[in-house]
Amino acid sequence: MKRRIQWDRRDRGIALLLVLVAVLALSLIAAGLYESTQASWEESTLSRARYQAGLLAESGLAVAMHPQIAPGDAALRHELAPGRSWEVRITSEGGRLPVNELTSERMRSTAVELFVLWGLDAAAASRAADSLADWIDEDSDALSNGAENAHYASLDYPHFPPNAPFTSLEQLPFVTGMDEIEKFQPFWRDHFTIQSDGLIDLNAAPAELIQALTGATADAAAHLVAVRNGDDGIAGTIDDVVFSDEGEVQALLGMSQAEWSEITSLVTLAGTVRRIESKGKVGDRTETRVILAEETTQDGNTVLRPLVRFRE
Ligand SMILES: [Ca+2]
Ligand SMILES: [Ca+2]
Repeated sequence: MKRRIQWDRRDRGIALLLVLVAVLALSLIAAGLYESTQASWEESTLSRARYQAGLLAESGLAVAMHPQIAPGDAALRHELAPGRSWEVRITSEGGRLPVNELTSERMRSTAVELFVLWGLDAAAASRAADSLADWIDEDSDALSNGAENAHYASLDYPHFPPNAPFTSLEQLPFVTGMDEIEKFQPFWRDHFTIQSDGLIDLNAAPAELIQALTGATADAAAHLVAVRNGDDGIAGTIDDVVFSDEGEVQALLGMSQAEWSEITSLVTLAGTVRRIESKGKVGDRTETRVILAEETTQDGNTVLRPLVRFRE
């Protein structure tokens, strides 16, 4: 009898243990389920925000593609609802170094000066600029610091260089000397273009490119950019000064007539390719869409023709 009671207690003890184990297992499963649904809920909230931010960015692009919309136009900043907005910046693609024009000696020396301003030594700067030019020029004779097929073939790249213009900035890293540029200017993609009209737009170029091209002092180039940016000091806003008189730019840069005539065929004050960058925002999620569009005239009207579009 006594033994029977002991068995009962033991059974009860085991049953209690089983219940505890079952409860623990269920709580673990519940916690796991909660965690996984929470993660996918957060994930779908995130992707929804991203999708909506993308739509807002597209709306901004649609507004900016109207040819009558000028940089800084009020329509380029729009808050649809609190925390939901788009903001578009229109600049000239001519503010970037046209890398397919480096076959011109002056454009090449501009590149060298620019690379030196980025911190490369003169030899490395010249190697990069000459090799970029050799990559696109039609001949197979290397410039003094350049690289043609003989060089690339010795590195087991017998098909380089193509001796044709770049069709993508992503081809540039294959060029000899670009590793040095990458080291000193990891954002070089923001400074080069293959889509502009080939001229440097002095209404859009940053101070260092103006300095590299014109030989003006750093102060003079910075002053020109400050005048251009207007009172708010920000490029691409409504108070920007857009120069239309080359003489005014020449005077601000402190250049003689002889110095100006050396660069006049390389510059413009009205680049024909617009860079339209639209940022859509939902909360702290931002999506960016970019269109490069060429301004042309059809029946007396300005028309924007998209050249390329991408996400950033
Ligand atoms: Ca070549
Ligand atoms: Ca060559």
